[in-house]
Amino acid sequence: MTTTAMTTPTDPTTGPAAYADVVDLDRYPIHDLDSDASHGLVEECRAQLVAQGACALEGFIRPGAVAEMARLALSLEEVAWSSNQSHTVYFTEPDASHGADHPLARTVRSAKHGIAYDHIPAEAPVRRLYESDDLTRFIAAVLEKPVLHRSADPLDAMQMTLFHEGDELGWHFDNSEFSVTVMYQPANAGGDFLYAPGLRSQDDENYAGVQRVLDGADTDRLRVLPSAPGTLAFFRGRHALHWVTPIQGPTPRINTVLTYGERPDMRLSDLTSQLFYGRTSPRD
Ligand SMILES: O=C(O)CCC(=O)C(=O)O
Ligand SMILES: [Fe+2]
Repeated sequence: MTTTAMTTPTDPTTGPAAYADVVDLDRYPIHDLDSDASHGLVEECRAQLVAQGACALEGFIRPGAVAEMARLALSLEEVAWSSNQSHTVYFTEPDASHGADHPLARTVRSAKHGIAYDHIPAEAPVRRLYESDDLTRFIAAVLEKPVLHRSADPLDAMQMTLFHEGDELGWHFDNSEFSVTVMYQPANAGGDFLYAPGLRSQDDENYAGVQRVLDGADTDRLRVLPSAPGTLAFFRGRHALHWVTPIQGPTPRINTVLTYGERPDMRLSDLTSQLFYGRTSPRD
């Protein structure tokens, strides 16, 4: 009688065997967080986050995995949910009581095509990585959280987004403290992730500063997040105003947002789920 190995690449509890083909572990040893190399990496990321409000790890995802994810996103295009909405930078209803130029009154536009988690096959490279506890622990270490959990949302935990010509994400602050993104394919032109780090704080909305950025009058404080294919980026979006500029040309921008929380039961509200995925529960 022969036995077969019980460890499969889709087992979420397995170690590096589940994602060694996905991450460049020589450069980014997330499988061995106690090593000196890993400590150095975590320190470097923390320093970049403090200095720039973001940390971009170029070449984190191996080229083969990047290409497979881009191919997968294009093949799932028909199940993507297209959203196109206008909103304030705070995702609130516009309120002109402080004047038409006030950030609370102004609206921007966001248009994108989202492929929900339940459409992404279990064996997809970056899904295998997302479901590994090693990546979750690495993200927690960089963000100095004692523990982080993957989102419990069946649609939003990990999604893929396509941005076609003319699509953009208008200036906004995120509701979540931080986000983690993976770039598969930048656009030919446009689709830049521009941000103004630390523009507001917990104690100060800095409406005047937000208004200057919206007016295009504060270009000196803007930064561009590196977006080479395969880059994994950390971003503190609650206090940094950011904008994915309109895509120009026929090549879609394709990326993923990996979602984490400090609580194990994090889910989208029904309203947000309906907006971004056109439904509130997983498909049958
Ligand atoms: O697509 C990106 O690079 C960033 C996405 C973003 O800002 C968001 O989902 O809130
Ligand atoms: Fe955002």
